[in-house]
Amino acid sequence: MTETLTCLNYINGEWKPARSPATLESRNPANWNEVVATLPRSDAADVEIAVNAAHQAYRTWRLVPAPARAEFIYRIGELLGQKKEELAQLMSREMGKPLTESRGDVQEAIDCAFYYAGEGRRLFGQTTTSELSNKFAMTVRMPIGVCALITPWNFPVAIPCWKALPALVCGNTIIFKPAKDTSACANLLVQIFHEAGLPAGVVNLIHGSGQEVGRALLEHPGIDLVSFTGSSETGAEVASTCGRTHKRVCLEMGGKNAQVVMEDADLELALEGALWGAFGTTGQRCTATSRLILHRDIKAEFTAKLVERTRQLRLGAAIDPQTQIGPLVNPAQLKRVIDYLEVARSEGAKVLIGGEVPKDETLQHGSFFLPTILDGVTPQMRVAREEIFGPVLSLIEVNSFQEAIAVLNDTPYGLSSSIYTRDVNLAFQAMRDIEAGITYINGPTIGAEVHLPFGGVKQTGNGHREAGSTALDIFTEWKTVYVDFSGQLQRAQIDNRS
Ligand code: UN1
Repeated sequence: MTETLTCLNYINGEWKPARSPATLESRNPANWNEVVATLPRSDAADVEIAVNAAHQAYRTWRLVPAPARAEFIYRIGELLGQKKEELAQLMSREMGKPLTESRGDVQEAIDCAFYYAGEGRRLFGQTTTSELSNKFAMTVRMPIGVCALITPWNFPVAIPCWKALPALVCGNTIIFKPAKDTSACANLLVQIFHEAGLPAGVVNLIHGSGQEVGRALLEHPGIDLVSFTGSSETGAEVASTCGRTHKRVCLEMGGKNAQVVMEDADLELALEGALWGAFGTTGQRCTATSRLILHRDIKAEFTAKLVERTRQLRLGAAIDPQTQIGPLVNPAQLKRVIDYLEVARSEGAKVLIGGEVPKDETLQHGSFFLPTILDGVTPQMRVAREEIFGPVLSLIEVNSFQEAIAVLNDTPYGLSSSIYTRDVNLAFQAMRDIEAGITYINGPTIGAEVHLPFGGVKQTGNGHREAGSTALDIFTEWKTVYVDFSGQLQRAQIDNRS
């Protein structure tokens, strides 16, 4: 499978090239010579057309009853199921993660579809009493309008779906701007939306760079809401532009997630968790474990086992069924990891294993980096504080539970967290005291399920939670409705007081 695919924009129900003939490329991260897809390098002129289409469509889509909107979402779920393997194969080729993980990514989107399709018959509001006689009060969820969804390459199908599907069932229309590294996956996903029969203009896809398309979306007055997943640096820019242009904004940004292993933990279990958390998806998850906080009583034994197991991990192209660790997504990401290794060494961290690109002949054409463990890391070092987004795990030794929690919390981020202990009292204290949006007890930092809120505290987010019923709070606004059936003017706070 080496043919080069041609991606097009999808605007108002039609596949179209961009106004400019310029193109960009997405490449296979395991073989950088293989162009997976070419994509239009769209600009503000294309965004303009898409925003108009989305606005037009919004006028009628918002009035379609939510259970009828949900029928489309069910169909999307069914089509995703039918095309799961095709999507997974393409994802592994374009983004580089092993096939089992790509299948998981698509499954997350399927789960999401059936969950939000069910919301079509809920979208619950409240009814309540009024302080006045013969008066009724209730709240209803109202769609917001045209939503721009700016998504990353690490979950090319799951993340767009967990934004798009709640947005659609709530009655919004969308403009989807995927990461350019996973443009072909985005095209196939939108093909599915098209086959599901959504009315023209409800879903629009614009390919291109963040600088051109992303920026144009943020600046466009016709965009009502921006939902963004990506780095904290870009997220800060998104937030400030949306502040200036008065858009709703939901941000899902960086993480520096830690797993704590206490001295009473099931060490085998904690070991499996650390390996999956740190090196699954080559460390390219917002939820990846990048710090391992080890109690000093088990540190030596645990570290020895961890290094041994890391040595056995098989690096390779995603398409090889033996592969456990794929490449990084692109050479820029590889360079970032290499640069962080420089930083680690200069700060005095010790490389226990990895720390370089592999020497194998077969891995020379891709962005591969060996799974890496750094020892002697202190909480002040940059490698302990900054998001690396690669297969690099920093070990930090602590003397007590209190110190473990303090070190875990000593970060500007707060997405996911984990603690391995058999002590129920410590587990409950951890649940209370860890500053993070997600805490796992005796499980790794990755593994979020679609029906629960997903997001983080501090610089990871801006107070929203994606997934679960909390995503509805992103994509709707509350309207409070009072119905006075008394037939007379009743003044609240006045007429019912003497
Ligand atoms: C992400 O990395 O942005 O819990 C999403 C997990 C996945 C989702 C990760 N279910 O790792």
